[in-house]
Amino acid sequence: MYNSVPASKSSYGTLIKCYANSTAHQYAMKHGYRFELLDKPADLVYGDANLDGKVTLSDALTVSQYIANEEKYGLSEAAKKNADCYNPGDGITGNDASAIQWLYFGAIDKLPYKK
Ligand SMILES: [Ca+2]
Ligand SMILES: [Ca+2]
Repeated sequence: MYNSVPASKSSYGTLIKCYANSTAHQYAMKHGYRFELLDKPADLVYGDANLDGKVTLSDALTVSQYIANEEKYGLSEAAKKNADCYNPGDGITGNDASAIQWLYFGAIDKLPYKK
């Protein structure tokens, strides 16, 4: 019966948002919390630092801001992967912001740019 569910585990209780089969997902099922499955992490789109699906100058700005003030302009893990589009794996630097601009202005025709 619905009414017999304790208040703490009712439909108004904690809602855990998690990825399928993640630790949080298993925790929610084990302890009876409500949970909502998130979509899979966004696919890697080199240069798309703000995760809007397009590579534009906004992304170069997003990367520049992140470099200037990582605490204020933090990026999600997916965004960081996208942002590291110049020599992927070497971290996010001014070169990554530049590579986005190069692509936008047509100096290069695709990302990632490897040197
Ligand atoms: Ca973008
Ligand atoms: Ca890089």
